[in-house]
Amino acid sequence: MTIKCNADVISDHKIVRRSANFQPTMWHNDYIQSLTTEYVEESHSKQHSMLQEEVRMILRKVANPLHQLELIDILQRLGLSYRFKDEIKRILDNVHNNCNGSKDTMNKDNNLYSTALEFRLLRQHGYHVSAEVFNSFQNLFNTEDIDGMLSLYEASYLSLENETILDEARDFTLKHLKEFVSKNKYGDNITSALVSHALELPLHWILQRLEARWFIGVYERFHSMNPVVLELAKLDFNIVQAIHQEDLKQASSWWKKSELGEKLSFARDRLMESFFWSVGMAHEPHLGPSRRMFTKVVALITVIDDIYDVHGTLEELELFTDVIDWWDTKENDRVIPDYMKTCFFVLDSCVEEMALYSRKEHGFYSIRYLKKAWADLCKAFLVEAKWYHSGYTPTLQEYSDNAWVSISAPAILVYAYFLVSNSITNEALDCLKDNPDIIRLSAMILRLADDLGTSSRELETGDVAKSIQCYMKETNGSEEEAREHVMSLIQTTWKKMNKELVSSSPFCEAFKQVAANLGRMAQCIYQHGDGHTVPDPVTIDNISSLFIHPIPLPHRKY
Ligand code: 0FV
Ligand code: MN
Ligand code: MN
Ligand code: MN
Ligand code: MN
Repeated sequence: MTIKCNADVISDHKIVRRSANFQPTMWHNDYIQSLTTEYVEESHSKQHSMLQEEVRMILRKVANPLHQLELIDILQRLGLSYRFKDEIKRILDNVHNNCNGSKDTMNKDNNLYSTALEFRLLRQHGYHVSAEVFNSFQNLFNTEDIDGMLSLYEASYLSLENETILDEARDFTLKHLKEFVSKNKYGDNITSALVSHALELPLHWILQRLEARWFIGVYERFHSMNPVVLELAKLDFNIVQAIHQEDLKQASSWWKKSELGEKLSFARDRLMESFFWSVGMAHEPHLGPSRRMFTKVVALITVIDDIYDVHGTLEELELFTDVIDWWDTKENDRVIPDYMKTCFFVLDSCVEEMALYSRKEHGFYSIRYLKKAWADLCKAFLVEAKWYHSGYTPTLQEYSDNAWVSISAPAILVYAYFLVSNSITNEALDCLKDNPDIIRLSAMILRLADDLGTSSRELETGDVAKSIQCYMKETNGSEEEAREHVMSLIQTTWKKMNKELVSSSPFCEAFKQVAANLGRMAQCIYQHGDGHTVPDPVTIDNISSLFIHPIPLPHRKY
């Protein structure tokens, strides 16, 4: 590598650096290591197995098709469905066969609620169902039927492009559900709680663990509540939380040892928030290695992003980008400043660790793919740094063509591929090289949601124009219009994502779910601002309830 640069020229004393004044972390390693939970104990797992078998029996016994679907929906919302994958598949196979055959075994009475529930569950599980099932309702929607409205509203988020009936259904139900909530503002009934919750975020966009935490509290008040199902849900939540706590401790020890928090004090120290991202992407108990690795990757990206956006000079950034492109662990000693060396050293071991993991798990040494992903990311970071330093505002298109890479989803999802795939195939690897649609769409949702949540902070510190500013400049419009536009782009991107989720591809279901979850996680953490950077009360509350406080359960002798 022949980079000509005198290291003295970029020594610190001649450079005026910017600062973003990021707040220190509120979750220190000492505190994280002090967390404990009784739900690691064997007595709890024994009780869990017993309850699980009881619920399996319940699931097998339900015969009425509508009740079957309702039970599946409840199990999903309680966060339990992954325990009953086979039973659920058997039921849905049946429902799907019947609805193909005689059209409406269940919907004889033309019931909107059950039609929409069936449509949503089938499409969510990848069955081919047509939105034409809603044709017979058009012009007949009964706005007094709140259960039907709510069910249709949730179903509308699974729409594909060109399913106009579902676009209309969403606008229509949104309007009427909002009216319903404003009329029932002071009532304390379950239906208003469910409707308000749905209006905040539809089920298709929500993080499973947060939904479980919330829904357990509501299900408790259902008339039809089954105490066995409820107890299993609480116990399962706490047992999985104990597993997450252990992953968190391991990741936090790594972060502490890396010393990035102390040595790169200009950057965001966001280990806990990074762990939150990892759980949003992969919450199931057996995905511990994914969670620990995602946490490292997100925490590192956060730091490197700050190097490019805030701390580094353009000259340093060009050098760093070259070092990453060549992955030159020896030569870099001469050319980049110490803070960059520290970072590169940690990055290098994180890449090596992942490559060794994929060799152990799949007999495939993935290092080329990983290094390429980091190089692509840094090149995209550099494009933005150059735009910023030259005061250039790109068009929205030009911005987007780079920004889906600079938001780091392609890098994260390359890791995800080697972490969650059952097996590595040449077909998928070929596809991975060109960043398939599932990755691009996930990246776009992440980018747009990030821009909505973070660009106020970014404007304050000084940063490249983000989608909102690009669109404002292009249209001469207001910020409000730009935000509306970005939100509508998210909706359209989700429709394309929905198509990818039901189409066959070389990627396994687990990988597709991580890609979709990444979009969901973004919509969650940026819903009330920049939860990744500036701790807001909702994010703090979410983190506490997911990782710190178990759900209270009555003490009993097992
Ligand atoms: C977002 O920060 C952020 F923290 C990033 C890109 C790293 C972590 C990973 C995920 C988002 C999964 P910021 O808003 O500063 O990023 P941009 O790209 O807008 O500078
Ligand atoms: Mn909320
Ligand atoms: Mn940034
Ligand atoms: Mn950036
Ligand atoms: Mn941002």
